[in-house]
Amino acid sequence: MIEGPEGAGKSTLVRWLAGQLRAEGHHVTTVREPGGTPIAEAARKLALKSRHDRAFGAELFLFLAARADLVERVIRPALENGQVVIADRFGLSTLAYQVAGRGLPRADVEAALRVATGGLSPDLTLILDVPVTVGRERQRTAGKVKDRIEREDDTFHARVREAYRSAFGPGIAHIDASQSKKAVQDAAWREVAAITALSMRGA
Ligand code: Z5A
Repeated sequence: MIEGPEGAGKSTLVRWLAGQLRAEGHHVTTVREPGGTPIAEAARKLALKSRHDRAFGAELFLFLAARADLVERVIRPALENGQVVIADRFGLSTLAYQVAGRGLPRADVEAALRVATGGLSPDLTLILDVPVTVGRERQRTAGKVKDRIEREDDTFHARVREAYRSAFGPGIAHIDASQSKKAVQDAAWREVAAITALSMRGA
């Protein structure tokens, strides 16, 4: 999984990693959260584009509804087919945005997350770290229209960044994404190569 704050370079890295792995003969499925199935795309629209105000709990369950459908209809079948799955965001996004950002209770969100994923967890999570201002400037330069969450203020995004920076555990690696794309790709490839030696399924 590729994680990190807005504008960190996740989508760019997912495309590059998929190309590299395919060139090595792997079958690769890429997904972007929230989205990837009709239900998940509908939930994405509601979560990110709808003008209607919503409770933070409602926002949480829109992201989780999207994830549950994506896991069952796309990710699990791909893994069962022996494919490598690379996701642009997954469960850590929910902990960073809905727990650290919105202030929802962590234990409750973790329990709901387990329902959404059926307990599926990534072999490798690469967290791309950039200062909030750098990520925002990259999005601005790329001409991205801000979604509901991107319109939150800098203190919200600082909490999100800190949540990512303090995430540790098996299979989690941090990459300084304020470096050049090439340096980020090299760092990511070192992590992927290390895990490939064990098992590429579910990365
Ligand atoms: N969200 C949530 O709250 N809870 C959840 O559970 C989930 C999501 C799953 C999804 O937004 C929103 O949903 C997100 C969190 C929330 N909102 N926020 N914030 P999204 O999918 O539309 O977008 P994003 O992931 O936030 O942002 P992004 O702009 O797509 O960022 P990115 O994928 O990390 O960056 P990028 O598109 O690869 O690169 C952005 C630009 O920077 C582009 O022009 C690149 O060429 C450039 N770039 C990339 N790498 C570099 C380097 N290394 N140097 C210089 N320039 C670079």
